[in-house]
Amino acid sequence: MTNPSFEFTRAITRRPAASIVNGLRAEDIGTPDLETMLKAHASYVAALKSTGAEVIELDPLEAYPDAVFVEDTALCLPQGAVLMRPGAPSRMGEVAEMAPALRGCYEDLREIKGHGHIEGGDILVTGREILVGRSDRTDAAGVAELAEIAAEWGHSLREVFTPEGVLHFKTDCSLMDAETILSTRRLDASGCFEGYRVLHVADGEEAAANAIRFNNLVLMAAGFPRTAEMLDREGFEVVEIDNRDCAKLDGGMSCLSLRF
Ligand code: CIR
Repeated sequence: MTNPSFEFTRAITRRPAASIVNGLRAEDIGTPDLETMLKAHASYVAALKSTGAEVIELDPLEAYPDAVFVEDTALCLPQGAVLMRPGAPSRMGEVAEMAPALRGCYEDLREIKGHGHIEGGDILVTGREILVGRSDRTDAAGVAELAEIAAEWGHSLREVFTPEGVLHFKTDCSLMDAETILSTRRLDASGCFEGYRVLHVADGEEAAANAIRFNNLVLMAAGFPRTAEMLDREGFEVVEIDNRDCAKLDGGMSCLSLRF
């Protein structure tokens, strides 16, 4: 049996544009370098493709510095896709730029069109349920609108909370398999993963929590050896990707693709 929460045939990515230097960041820890980011992005795409998946690679968008972080523009489910309504005003226009690609892949394409906001980075689909973390980017109205669409498609949705000071819910967690979630201790402490098997990233390696299980692989940011070893011991096939440039913009493995 396949599990659509981590077994995928397709992904959508978008190459970073030169305007990436103007991407949003909570704290300035340096400017990302386009050349090294393009190299890291290419190895990310190659890892996705190595699992046999088709990757739709969209062109850079100079007008939207954060457009490489495609995950925030939509939620992809087996029944259909939902265009998000980003809480970051500068990212709102990215959604219309993503719509044509999704229209080519889905018969049922919905959109969050009320006054609420929601970004894909706050949504974890586990197979049992959809967890949505309220954050500075995702509010109650956005969650409620998504919950209605999810219910129509037979999914239960649970509203949870992203820890203070953390950009997105999935900045701090990722799905490893049908039962297992990789999480920081601070997020797990909120109790939101009760009933799941939770693996904690090593202390001091919190930035390793934004990983993705994609078919047989776990893609994680390079430079977190204790978490990588732990995942390897647990039987996961780990591929490490240079995330140094994306990290300057609070981005990680999940943000760089839509997977379905
Ligand atoms: C932003 O602040 O929106 C971007 N610089 C980073 C977005 C990361 N996306 C994600 O975690 N899904």
